[in-house]
Amino acid sequence: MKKLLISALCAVSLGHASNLMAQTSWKLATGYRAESFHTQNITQFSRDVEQATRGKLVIQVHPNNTLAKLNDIKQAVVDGKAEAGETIMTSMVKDIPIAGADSIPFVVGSYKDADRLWKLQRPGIEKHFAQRGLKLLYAVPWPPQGLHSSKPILGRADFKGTQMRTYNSTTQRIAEMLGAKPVDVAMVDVGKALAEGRMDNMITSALTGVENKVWGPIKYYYEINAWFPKNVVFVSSKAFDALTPETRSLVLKSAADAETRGWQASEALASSATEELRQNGVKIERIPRDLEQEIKRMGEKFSREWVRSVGNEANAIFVPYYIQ
Ligand code: PCA
Repeated sequence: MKKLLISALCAVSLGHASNLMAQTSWKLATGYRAESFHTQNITQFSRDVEQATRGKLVIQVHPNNTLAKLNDIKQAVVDGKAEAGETIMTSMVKDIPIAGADSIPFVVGSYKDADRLWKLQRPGIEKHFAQRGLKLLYAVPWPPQGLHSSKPILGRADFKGTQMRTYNSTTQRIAEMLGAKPVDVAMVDVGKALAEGRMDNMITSALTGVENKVWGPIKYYYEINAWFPKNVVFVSSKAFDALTPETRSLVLKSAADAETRGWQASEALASSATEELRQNGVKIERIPRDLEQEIKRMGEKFSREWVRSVGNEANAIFVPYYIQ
């Protein structure tokens, strides 16, 4: 009993001390739900930071587009509406074209490749971030992107005129190339759009299918392993530079841990989510070989267009990627 009392008192006084020392508080905006694995990883990161800095830095996570919409989060941090944020890298391609390197179809086929690509992409992202007053903290991929569909997909004609849900310029371009009609739907609205009959198919992870409980309207999932898009977490340089050097290095250490933890979680979820789709009645199938070849050729076309439009910075990533 005495022991219990002492530890309770310690907890109270520690809590009190950390409150007194809570000198800095950051708002972190994200466009994904609190339950999403990326957001859970951020929440763990924020707990780690609070613990490591003994309450000197507190990061409040604002999920679900509440502080800023997914596509506006980078600008919101640049403008000081939030000190930190998370978004999908492809949401930044208009401003930072190399942020789209991880959404080129059929370049990356495994987590190992995704990691190699990230190592080559990272210095350029850091440079562009620095020019805009941002500091990169870490990036974590979504599980590989597959094709979800309400109807079986046996050939190109099965896409014709269908409403294909898109979430960025890559998915939009692919929908166009396939002859489908692109429909932009935020990840958090997928369930609603399906229920309202606004979409017939989409290319995204099995996990996003699970998080939106797409079974029912979605009957087929094809593991085409098309790309591994990443979410990136960053902070304004102004907010970061205002920290003491010790706190800065504790933040970077927690960010590195979050990156490792996030990659492991993503890989584990890649297979468990496909299994969960199957258990809920979604048929997990392969697309016919001919169609696979055709989609891959489309991917090559997309990648040529991309390298041509981005230029040298794209070569700086892909030349070493292909010769390593
Ligand atoms: N889920 C997000 C992006 C990639 C993914 O797997 C989405 O569908 O919007």
